[in-house]
Amino acid sequence: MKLYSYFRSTAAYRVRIALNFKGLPYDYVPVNLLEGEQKSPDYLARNPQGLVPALELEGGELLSQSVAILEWLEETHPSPALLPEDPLERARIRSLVNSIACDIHPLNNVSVLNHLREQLGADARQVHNWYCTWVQRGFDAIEQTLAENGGPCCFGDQPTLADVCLVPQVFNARRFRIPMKGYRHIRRVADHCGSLRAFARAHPNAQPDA
Ligand SMILES: N[C@@H](CCC(=O)N[C@@H](CS)C(=O)NCC(=O)O)C(=O)O
Repeated sequence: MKLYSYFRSTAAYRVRIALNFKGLPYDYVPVNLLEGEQKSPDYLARNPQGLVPALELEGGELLSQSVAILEWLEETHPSPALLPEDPLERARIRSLVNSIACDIHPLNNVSVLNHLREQLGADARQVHNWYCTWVQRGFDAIEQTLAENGGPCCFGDQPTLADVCLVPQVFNARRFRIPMKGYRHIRRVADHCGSLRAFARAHPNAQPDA
């Protein structure tokens, strides 16, 4: 398989973690978002959404959208599992996944922040406040969920898709200097999971385009 990725993309980071966790080898194809390679005719011909990640399967089929890719990986390579058997637990995990992938990440994407600057005239402080607002709203709720669960990972002892999404989002929050002091449980889980081999190998600094 080939993974179209950018080292600092949190959505691509999710997929790198899952591929590593499941022991699936892949070729890393860097797409330089700062140079706009995601909007090049070549890349758009592959992935009309113009975003990373995209996963090219061995037969040439291309999958886009990180959560769809994570679900595909889980369905086709169920062991080691990133979702438990119990439907209720699965729903709780997917709820946390969606709170990151649908409610936090899209509001802070590069193209959204550029739109605020370029079309709406926001200055650096306003853009930073925007970023903090949506991360903090999401993290406040996640913090409460993790406090109730109490394990080393988001839900118990083993990493799940929730951890796969949380660790990259925490990396991004730290990069943008979001105050993390009030998020004791999020820090605990992100630091524990981040130190696991599959997660550490997926870290942005460990990528060839870093
Ligand atoms: N919902 C998509 C989001 C993908 C996404 O926003 N990727 C960002 C990097 S994290 C990107 O490619 N941005 C380039 C751009 O906005 O032009 C997913 O989960 O795959």
